[in-house]
Amino acid sequence: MKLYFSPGACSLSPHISLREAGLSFDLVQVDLRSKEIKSGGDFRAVNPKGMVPVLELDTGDRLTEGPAIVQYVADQKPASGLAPAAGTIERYHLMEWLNFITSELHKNFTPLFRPNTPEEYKVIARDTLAQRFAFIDGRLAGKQYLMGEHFTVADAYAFTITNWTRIQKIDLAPWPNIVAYMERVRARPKVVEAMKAEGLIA
Ligand SMILES: N[C@@H](CCC(=O)N[C@@H](CS)C(=O)NCC(=O)O)C(=O)O
Repeated sequence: MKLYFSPGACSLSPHISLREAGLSFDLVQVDLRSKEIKSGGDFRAVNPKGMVPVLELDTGDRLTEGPAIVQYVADQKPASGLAPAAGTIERYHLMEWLNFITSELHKNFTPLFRPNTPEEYKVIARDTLAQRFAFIDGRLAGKQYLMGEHFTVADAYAFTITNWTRIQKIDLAPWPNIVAYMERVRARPKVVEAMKAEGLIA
């Protein structure tokens, strides 16, 4: 398999998931501004959306959309516990988290990274993010991970997006359960491996 990624982008979520699942894969770096593949080639030919992540399977089939990709990854190694079994109510709760992270966290961060977003809108986006973090903080009370005691692909995704608070200088101190959770996830050996491989940490 090949994972098309950009350092520190949302593709870190499937990257962590692939390592947590113990699957073998190659990393293909993409320049999101120029839409060039670092080793050569037009990324839009791989994904006409021009966005990472893309997971290219050994069959040549390509999967896009982070929440779909991480469920595919988890399902390749059911024993990893990265996702509850398909069809169970727990699996729907996992999808509930993935959808929340993608639509309520990820996409509220996006305008903060755009140079043409009006400053007044950035204030609104930050306020919305604060409300979402307050919700997550409440749900993490007394829990190790979003789904309970076990790390799942929802944690890989939540960690990846919440880590952007560092770039955006959003202080997580008002949400101590999230602060502890981020340290817990950051300390996982496969998370460290993924972050090193992307050049995010030494
Ligand atoms: N809906 C997509 C969104 C992916 C996405 O936002 N990717 C960003 C990086 S975090 C990207 O590639 N942006 C480049 C662009 O929008 O041109 C998903 O969930 O996978």
